[in-house]
Amino acid sequence: MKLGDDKRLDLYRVMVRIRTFENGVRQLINDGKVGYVSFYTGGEAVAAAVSAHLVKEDQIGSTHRPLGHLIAKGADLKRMMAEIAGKATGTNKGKGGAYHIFDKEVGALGANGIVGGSVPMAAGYALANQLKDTDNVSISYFGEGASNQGGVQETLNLAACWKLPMVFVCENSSPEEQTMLGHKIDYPQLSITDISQRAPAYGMPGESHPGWDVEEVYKIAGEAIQRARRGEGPTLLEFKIHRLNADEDSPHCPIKCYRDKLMMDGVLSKELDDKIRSEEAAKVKEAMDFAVGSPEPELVDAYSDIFVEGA
Ligand SMILES: Cc1ncc(C[n+]2csc(CCOP(=O)(O)OP(=O)(O)O)c2C)c(N)n1
Repeated sequence: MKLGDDKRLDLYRVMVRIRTFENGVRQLINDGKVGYVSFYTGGEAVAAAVSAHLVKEDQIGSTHRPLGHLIAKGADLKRMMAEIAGKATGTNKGKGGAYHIFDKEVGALGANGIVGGSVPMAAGYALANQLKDTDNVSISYFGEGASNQGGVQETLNLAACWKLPMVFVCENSSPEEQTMLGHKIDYPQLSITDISQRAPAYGMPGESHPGWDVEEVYKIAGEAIQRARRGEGPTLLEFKIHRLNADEDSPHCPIKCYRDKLMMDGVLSKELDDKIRSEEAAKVKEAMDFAVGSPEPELVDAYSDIFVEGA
């Protein structure tokens, strides 16, 4: 499969957008305008490549590191930034914050501070798509830690039994975390190296791949998403990633890898790269100004938009 230049530049631009947005959040944290956020940095190739196969009506269930997933799914940057800053103009009126942010307009449903919590929910979206007889799919993102949760394993089982139109996308950052900890882990939480080794036990296809090569992720994710759209059931994909800092100096930085590749192929020039980056920086600056200038929610709003059993 050979990707056209426009598609390649789109993938690159989405990755740059995610990193630029997260760096904007970092700045607001430094300025004391935003509290704690779990960053997605290093996973950009996965979100960008997976979402490149999705339409607005498809859904994603996200993690405690949701910003990349939402941005790639097309969530509104201004309202996202306002949500992260806890403002009334946010996608969730400032009540979700970074850990429970969603944008239902684009099917970016359910970031979740509960590790593994969004996985059964994503199966619910898939079941709804199946019952409504649409060809929409849902994506369930989760980490290798979450993969050990009971609810995640039960969901994998049911999704395979019911041939749900969904793709499980495990972003495995464990090699990086072990390095960051700087010592041998005495009590590891996984006895296997590849999460996808579990797929045959559930009766679904599974594959593991590096997650920093956006074109490879695009190819693998595309096959799984098409299979789900055809009604042939779910797939368990694992992408190995490295959680990184803001800079693009790591050899595993997906943005750096792709920029070098696109430049070598003559698709990206220094001038075009500067143009893409300054356009994305302007959008992020606009989102930051919007968030900072927006009002806080009213105290009385704490009692609206909540589910009260029996009410
Ligand atoms: C149910 C639950 N248990 C524990 C936590 C605390 N916690 C937050 S992040 C995290 C690690 C999750 O690991 P993984 O799913 O691999 O995601 P990663 O942070 O590595 O991207 C834990 C245990 C939580 N938020 N929810």
